[in-house]
Amino acid sequence: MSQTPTEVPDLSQLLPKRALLCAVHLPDDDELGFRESLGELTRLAATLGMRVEGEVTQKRSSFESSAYLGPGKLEELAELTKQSEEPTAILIDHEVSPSQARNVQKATGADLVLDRTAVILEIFHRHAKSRQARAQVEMVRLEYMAPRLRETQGMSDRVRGGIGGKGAGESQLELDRRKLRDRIAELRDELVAMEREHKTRSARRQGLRRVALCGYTNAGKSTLFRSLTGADVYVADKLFATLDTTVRQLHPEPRRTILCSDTVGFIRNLPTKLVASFKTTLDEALEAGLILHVVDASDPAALRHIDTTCGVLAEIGAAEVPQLIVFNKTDKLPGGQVPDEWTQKFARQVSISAKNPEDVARVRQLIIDFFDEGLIETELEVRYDQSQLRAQIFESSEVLHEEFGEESARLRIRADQATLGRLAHNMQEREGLKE
Ligand SMILES: Nc1nc2c(ncn2[C@@H]2O[C@H](COP(=O)(O)OP(=O)(O)OP(=O)(O)O)[C@@H](O)[C@H]2O)c(=O)[nH]1
Ligand SMILES: [Mg+2]
Repeated sequence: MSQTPTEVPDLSQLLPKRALLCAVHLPDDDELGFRESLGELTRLAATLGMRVEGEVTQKRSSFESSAYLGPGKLEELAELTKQSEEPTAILIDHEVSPSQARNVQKATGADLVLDRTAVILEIFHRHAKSRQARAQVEMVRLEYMAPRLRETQGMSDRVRGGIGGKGAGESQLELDRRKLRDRIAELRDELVAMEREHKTRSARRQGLRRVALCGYTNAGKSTLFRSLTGADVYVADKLFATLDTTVRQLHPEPRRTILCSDTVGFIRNLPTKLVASFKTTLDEALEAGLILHVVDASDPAALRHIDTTCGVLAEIGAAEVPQLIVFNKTDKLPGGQVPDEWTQKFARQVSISAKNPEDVARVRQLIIDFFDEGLIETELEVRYDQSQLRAQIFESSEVLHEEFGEESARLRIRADQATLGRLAHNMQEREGLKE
């Protein structure tokens, strides 16, 4: 793979271990939501190997001012920063402008200031494995970095021991910006090509019954995916452990193949550009007949997580795909019971522990039942030279009976309306070709 021509600083080399949080509490954020978001930022920091040693918060009507926090609060943050000799990063629980971040850095003397978006991007950058995920993340990172180039250069100069005093000159900066733009354009082309590949692959899977596992990060999607398919995907108590979509058959196989996919998790305030860039990966959800919406029921914020996930699914155009809400991790709940107020909200829901094989078997049955609902029985006449059609029928429907004639076979099949429609279409198309 081609190397990035532009020097985007590799934060893994620069990231201080000590972190302080700061957050403006806006009027329309309720107390609980505000605390949950800070708790999440702490977990995001831990995923990057940082430990949070303090926080400064402030109630404000907005954070559109030049320094994010007021002078008194900045002073407080500076005090906390200086309490240790250790290099310290300040993490801001909003996406802020480059100058706001710079002002916080100036006022506190912190070694690094990152906003929520930068933290999430850094995690995505570290966890991306496939060519596609890497390209998607790199593009968003570069776009995020472009207006901040001056600042980050200043920072890495300082970290390298202050070579060059004021940092690179304007022309160097211009040059770097141009290189960034070129690289972004190159990545965009690569992604378009990959999307084409993806389309071909998914066209081949048309007619197959597909279920996608979606949900908040750390809900247990990959754990459930492993148990449903026997695939060896990565499971970890980290945020955004999965960035790549993996597709496998249900295992053991039901009578008719069902494909299952594991997808990237969501989080509140996920940078919109990041969601957009993962759209191709998330097409799995879009093209699925059923979404298993996995929820960590042991998290008090579970209902909010459901809202966030539904919001992102709507953003990518998957709001209409039927969902089965899977309340997971019931083994961690007192009494193993999900509150009735939660379960009553959803027509199609189930409570499980992904670590309990009996529960997984129940989910498997629900998936099969879902696809078997509304199945129609019909007969088709398939000539012996129509081998492709024949293969498609066997892949997408349940063949109940087969009678062999002279030139063709008569198949009695059971399939859903959509599959029958597609089969009829293909039969006509082939007839048309013959004439
Ligand atoms: N106690 C308990 N832990 C679970 C259960 N399901 C998953 N976990 C744990 O929760 C953590 C996250 O699980 P994953 O399967 O990686 O979660 P994910 O939804 O794929 O997360 P991302 O890929 O980061 O979005 C891991 O430590 C799992 O072992 C469960 O039913 N009970
Ligand atoms: Mg996962």
